Amino acid sequence: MNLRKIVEWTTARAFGAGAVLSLGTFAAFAQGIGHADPGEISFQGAVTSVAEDIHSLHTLVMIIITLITLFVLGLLIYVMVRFNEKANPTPSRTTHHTGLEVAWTVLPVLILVIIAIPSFRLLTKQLTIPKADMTLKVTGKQWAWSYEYPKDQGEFDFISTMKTDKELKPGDLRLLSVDNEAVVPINKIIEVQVTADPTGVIHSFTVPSFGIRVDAVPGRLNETWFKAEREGVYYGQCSKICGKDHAFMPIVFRVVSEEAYKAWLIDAKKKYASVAAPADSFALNDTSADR
Ligand SMILES: [Cu+2]
Repeated sequence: MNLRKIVEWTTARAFGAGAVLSLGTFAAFAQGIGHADPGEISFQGAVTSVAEDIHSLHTLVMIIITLITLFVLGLLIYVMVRFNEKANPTPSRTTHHTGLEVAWTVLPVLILVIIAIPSFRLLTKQLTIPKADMTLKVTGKQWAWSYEYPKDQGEFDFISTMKTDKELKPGDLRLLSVDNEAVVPINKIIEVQVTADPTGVIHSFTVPSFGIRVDAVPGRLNETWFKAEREGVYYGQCSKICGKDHAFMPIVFRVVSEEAYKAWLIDAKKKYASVAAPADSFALNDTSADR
């Protein structure tokens, strides 16, 4: 445990996890980007504006919860001191106070409205897919993910499988690293179409640093999007308990510069050319003539 973690850990207990979780989304407690490290709390660092907005909303709600908790605690302490048997031997028989009752109904409504406004704004941002620079199709399988790059990117697909402990190389992450990573260019809007094998089960495609999470449902095409603003490797995991190897189907995105992406495309086209398309998955474009 390094100093930062010790400070983080102690502060978490001193001020209540809620307050620190909210502060934790800011730079002072910046978390590992792309994956979790042992001992960390709070979210993985954000590399998309959607993920940043998720963190901000979380911070707002945490601050509100903390204030309400402190307010109620204050009231309790006040009642215990001011109205205990010794301090207040003859209690008042008051049972109703119209002003107070209106206040404790209206105030919570206002608080919920304050939460609802940024919440709906964020939902709209997540669900409204901007004009995409490229589209990627992801299929949840038992138990791996397949990625299909469309015609304008060279038209190829591959299956991305978790590395076993024996296959891990230095720098790899156990239970997270895969044999074939999905590579995308930085600062481009990537539309992700997500589905699952028609004969398979429901998965959930999740990458915390991108702030995306969408169900992969057999026979249904869901959509999400991200625009990664920082190069790096970002990990995710299937987030819907889907069966036997649910815990062993990680998601890996490598975000690279435009030039590096172009170079990767040239290699990838060759590398994956011989790999047959996933037989039970429908293609992004009509590719029957080319195969
Ligand atoms: Cu799954």
